[in-house]
Amino acid sequence: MKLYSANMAPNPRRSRMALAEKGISGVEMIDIDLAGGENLKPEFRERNSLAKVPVLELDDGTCIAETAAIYRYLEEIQPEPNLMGRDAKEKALTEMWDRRIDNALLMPIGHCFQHTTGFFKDRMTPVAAWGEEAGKLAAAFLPILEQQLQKHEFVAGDHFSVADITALCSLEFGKVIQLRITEDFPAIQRWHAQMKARPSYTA
Ligand SMILES: N[C@@H](CCC(=O)N[C@@H](CS)C(=O)NCC(=O)O)C(=O)O
Repeated sequence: MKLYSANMAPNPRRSRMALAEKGISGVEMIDIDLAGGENLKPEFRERNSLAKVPVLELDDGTCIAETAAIYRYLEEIQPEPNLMGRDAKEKALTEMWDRRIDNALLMPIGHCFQHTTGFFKDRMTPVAAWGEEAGKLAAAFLPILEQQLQKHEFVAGDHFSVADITALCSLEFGKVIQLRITEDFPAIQRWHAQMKARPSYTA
């Protein structure tokens, strides 16, 4: 397998962490230069028509884009350690939190970054006012996550899951918009320290 990735970007990191948590080795890492627009070239669009990383390319040439789909594929080919829940309730709660974090934290952080800095102005029209609003939406999610982590050890409940990976990659990417895990969020700080201690943290 090959993973088309990009070092500083949060979504490819989600896939790299999932591979590390599963202990799946031997995946060839291909670094794509997003700032230079390598993902916009026809060769890359053949692998992902939406021109985004990550893309997991299987040995038969099948290309899987969308991090949630990559999580699903890895869970199916290697069920242990489990990252997506063991029964109907755990599976549903894991997906619920993963989607919430993707939509209500990671996406607004990305929009704030792109629209306030103009980082991708060669391929989109930045709207600063929307960027500022998106930054507020991302910040508004932190008290919700704090509440959840006050009640549970991990994001989706009492087991480590892909929702923890998504939350970690989102929050750490949040530095680009000055989103910080301050002392107002002690449960997130406790959880963050736990995440940093996992071997997958540096993936
Ligand atoms: N929904 C996709 C989002 C992928 C995405 O937005 N990737 C970003 C990097 S984190 C990207 O490739 N950006 C390049 C661009 O927009 O040109 C997923 O879950 O993987």
